[in-house]
Amino acid sequence: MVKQSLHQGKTKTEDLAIFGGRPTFTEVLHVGRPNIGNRARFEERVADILDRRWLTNGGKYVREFEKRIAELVGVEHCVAMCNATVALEIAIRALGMTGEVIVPSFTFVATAHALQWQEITPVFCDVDPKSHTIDPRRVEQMITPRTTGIIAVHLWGGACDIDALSEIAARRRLKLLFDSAHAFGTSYQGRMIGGFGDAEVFSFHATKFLNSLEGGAVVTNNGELAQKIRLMKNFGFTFYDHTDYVGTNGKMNEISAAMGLSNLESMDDFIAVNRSNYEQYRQELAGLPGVSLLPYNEEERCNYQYVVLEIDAGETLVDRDQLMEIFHKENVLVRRYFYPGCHRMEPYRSFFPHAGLMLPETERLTRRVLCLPNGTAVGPEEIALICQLLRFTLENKAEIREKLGN
Ligand code: T4K
Repeated sequence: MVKQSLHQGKTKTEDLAIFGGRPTFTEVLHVGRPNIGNRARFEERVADILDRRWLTNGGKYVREFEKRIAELVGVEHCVAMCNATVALEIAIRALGMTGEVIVPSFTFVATAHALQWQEITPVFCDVDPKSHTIDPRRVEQMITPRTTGIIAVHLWGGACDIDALSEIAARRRLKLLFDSAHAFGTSYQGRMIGGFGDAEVFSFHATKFLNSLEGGAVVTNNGELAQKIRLMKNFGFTFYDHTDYVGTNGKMNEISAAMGLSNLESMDDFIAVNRSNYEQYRQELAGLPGVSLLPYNEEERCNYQYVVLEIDAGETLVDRDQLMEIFHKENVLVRRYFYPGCHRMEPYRSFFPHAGLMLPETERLTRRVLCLPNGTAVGPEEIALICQLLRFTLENKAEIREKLGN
């Protein structure tokens, strides 16, 4: 938990740090502070790695991590990697995707870059306004003779409409890959995310629900595909001095796997903290006009990692970017993920200058979404202050807007 002095009780707008008041927090609160499990277990494993002098290249901890992930998710194969971006790149190549691949623009730019990096064109598709995930009805409209696949993203850990996407992929003979970077530990219709489509990719980056410092994995039930991916992430070596196809270096190292394993042992604790934080946000932000909290489907397993607000500036008067500025000055580094949308980032903006016309929901969400801190680094006291700050701002919205000069 963050240890810091807190300056509470803003009673007039001049008390806001943006107008010269003292910031609510003396130390910065981040979205994406890592969840850290049992340190003693991690340190024991690190000592063993150093003693055994086996640091990478298919070591025992990577193998154990892969086994544990596969069991937990209920898939036959897990190939651990150095990060999810490289895991996506390798999965895309191993699946034989070429030409054009349909992806949401409302995602972290790594999803699109993993395609463009190998000269495959990402074709941006709009998302469903409720779930923020790719809209299957729009997918069909984006298919051309060059389309070879779909990469759908389980954004914020909420599952895409997997049934509809699987049906389209099967009927149109397209590969279906899920970017499940946010969705480790979550389920869809009672089945764990990880076993759908041709393959799924998890991220174990420091900011993710479960981290291995940096890390990622491809999971699949397709043994042939898994074997190909396993070789590709190790330069394509089939024996000591023999390759059958091009490969790269996507290996996870032993220290990362040790961190991943130690965090897996604390996974239930992380979920409990995330859930309780999320519930507190839900209660304390309830009824704030113009502010809605993205719900989790609680009939499924959720990791509750992301606290995602949508700000309707028509009601709040102070818009999302102004709110972000106010929070930053109070030392709460809220994030406007995934602004401005991949289609507005280079090189895509130059390639497709009019892509936004096809992406009205994406354009809307990139102006509205604000992510708040969650995870084991924040606790009830901080959350109460964050919620008070938002409430205070909106209670004084007209005056604040005036002062901000809009
Ligand atoms: N697909 C999707 C849908 C993704 O969201 C991502 C990654 C990927 C694919 C690719 O996965 P990887 O290749 O990374 O495995 C962060 C993460 O770097 C990125 O992994 C993540 N998505 C994305 C959503 O968030 P930034 O640019 O926001 O990172 P940064 O450095 O601003 O960190 C966020 C906050 O976390 C900071 O305010 C500080 C805090 N932080 C960060 C680190 C690394 C810490 O407190 N400790 C730390 O060690 O991208």
